[in-house]
Amino acid sequence: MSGQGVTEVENIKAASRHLRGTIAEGLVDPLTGAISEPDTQLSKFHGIYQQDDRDIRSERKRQKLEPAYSFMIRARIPGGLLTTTQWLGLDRIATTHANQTIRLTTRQAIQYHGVVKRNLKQTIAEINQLTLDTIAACGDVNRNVMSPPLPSLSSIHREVQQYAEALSEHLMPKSRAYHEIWLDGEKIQSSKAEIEPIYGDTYLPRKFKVAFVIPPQNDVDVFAQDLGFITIIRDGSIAGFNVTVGGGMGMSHGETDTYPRLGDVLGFIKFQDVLAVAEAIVTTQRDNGDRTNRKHARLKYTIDDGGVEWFREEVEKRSGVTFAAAEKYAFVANGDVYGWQQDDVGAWHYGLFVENGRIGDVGDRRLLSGLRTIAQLHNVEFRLTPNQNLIISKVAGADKKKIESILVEHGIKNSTRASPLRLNSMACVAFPTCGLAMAESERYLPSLIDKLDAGLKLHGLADEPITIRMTGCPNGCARPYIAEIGLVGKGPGRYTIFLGAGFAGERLGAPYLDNANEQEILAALDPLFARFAADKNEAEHFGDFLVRTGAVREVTAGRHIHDS
Ligand code: SRM
Ligand code: SF4
Repeated sequence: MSGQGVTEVENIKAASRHLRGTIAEGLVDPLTGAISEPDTQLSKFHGIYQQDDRDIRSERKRQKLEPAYSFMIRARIPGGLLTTTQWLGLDRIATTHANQTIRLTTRQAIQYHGVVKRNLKQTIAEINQLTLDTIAACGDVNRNVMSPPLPSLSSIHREVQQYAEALSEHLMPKSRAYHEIWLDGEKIQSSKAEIEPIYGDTYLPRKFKVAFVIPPQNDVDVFAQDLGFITIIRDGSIAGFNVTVGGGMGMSHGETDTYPRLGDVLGFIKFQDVLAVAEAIVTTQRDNGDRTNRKHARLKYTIDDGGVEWFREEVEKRSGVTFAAAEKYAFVANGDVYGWQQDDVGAWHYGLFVENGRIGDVGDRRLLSGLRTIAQLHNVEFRLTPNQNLIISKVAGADKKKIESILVEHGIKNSTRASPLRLNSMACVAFPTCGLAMAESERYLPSLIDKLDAGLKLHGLADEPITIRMTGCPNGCARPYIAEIGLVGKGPGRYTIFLGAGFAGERLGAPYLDNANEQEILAALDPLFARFAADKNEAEHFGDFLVRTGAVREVTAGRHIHDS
């Protein structure tokens, strides 16, 4: 679809010849560190975002210089599974072309920041040499498919990982633009000869996200996904999946027709129907999603507008698969598991806490070097988690102590020694790279947790696991609306507090206090901690307590989150 009424991005996609635009020409323009505006939209489909350093934006303007442009690159890593060779390659690229850090994301992928235009092509080529790529890591297509990294049920996990990889492959754009632009692939004569069988010429109205999950751990936050597959196990093997649709986090402050939403369970399907059902859901959204307003274009709005019944029927019609009644499942938590665990074939896995996903060498804490040493000396696997952490996987029993020593030598504390609040925290990137940030997030949350931990300790709650997530704007990249304490950036040093979400990501929080600064956040939470310490039931979580006692309103559907 192109033409009048649709958004400018739709017109850019339609004219792009399957995502080519003028990216290749822009890369060799020496007069600017930027690429053209239409190409910045198209480059997202190639996993690349143009950014500028916001810490020095005004100073550059004052000096009449163009902004300090650089690029963020996001790799696509289904299920977050990496070999040590791939890790060492990613580390080398971070050190040579980016800002010496690898940023683990909330979708089991990695990001580089600070890659300048003249190094972009080489960086992408080097990522591809590791048999990884960045295609469809961003853009109006299916993004990185998540799969639970926890090894506790490993045979099931291995199988689910295969589903995730197969679906990721199935939903990949088929355009050769990426290979032509970044890998000097042979140019096809006309993009007309090229067909996008699933997406069509204008791709999806908006981004699309998929995750597989294995109860009881909801580590992927399945209800935040456009499409989720809840694994149903019978007699020790995978019988099929409950399918969830219409989750999403993004909203805009003050615009009550935008809202975070949790996915609805459509019903149960057999494992052999995954690809057909996923494709039918994608094409239903392709044909019915709103292309006239990007703030109303996600699948969650298509479903709220048309109704779940309509949506299910449409998917059944397109896929030829009939949904059975959903099977029973239960989730206990939406965080990661830390420390050592052994799987069903005897291998060990170490869940390493990586505060806000940033891996670098800072002072005595040399995480990048520590992981490099482990990858050089041990034949292990690295699994990136959906909560910005990392699992050092497939460790032989005899090597456990050696891995621990390497971590200690590099100043990396035993993961289980951080406070439960910190272990259950996430913050999005925000300043200085994110162009949409309104407030600090990754650079601020650690110090706020110090203060909250001190308060929790005074109330005897130091060992209480409470989920806390911060974002620098309401887009929700760290899924704050399903954290028991959600802090959503509104302006410099100011956050909207959301409270009362479920510990397993099954209930949204409600807005509690708007535009709060640090003092106001601490003052708002302290009396609630006191009441929680005094009146909580055994094993009751903070979010459940706040809802049970009426301290916050229960949010039963995303569209009601702004009700007062
Ligand atoms: Fe996100 C945009 C970072 C997960 C919702 N997100 C952005 C951009 C690219 C800003 C931009 O458009 O210019 C951010 C880049 C910041 C930077 O400097 O690196 C950004 N999002 C991230 C990451 C890196 C956050 C993190 O700290 O880990 C996550 C990368 C995941 C990945 O590997 O693919 C990330 N973003 C999410 C999630 C969580 C998830 O997917 O489970 C969400 C909420 C779920 C959802 O999609 O609804 C999310 N990001 C958004 C939105 C709001 C979308 C909406 O429907 O309204 C935007 C803005 C947009 O799309 O217009 C956005
Ligand atoms: Fe940027 Fe907002 Fe996402 Fe944070 S939540 S990374 S500030 S878009």
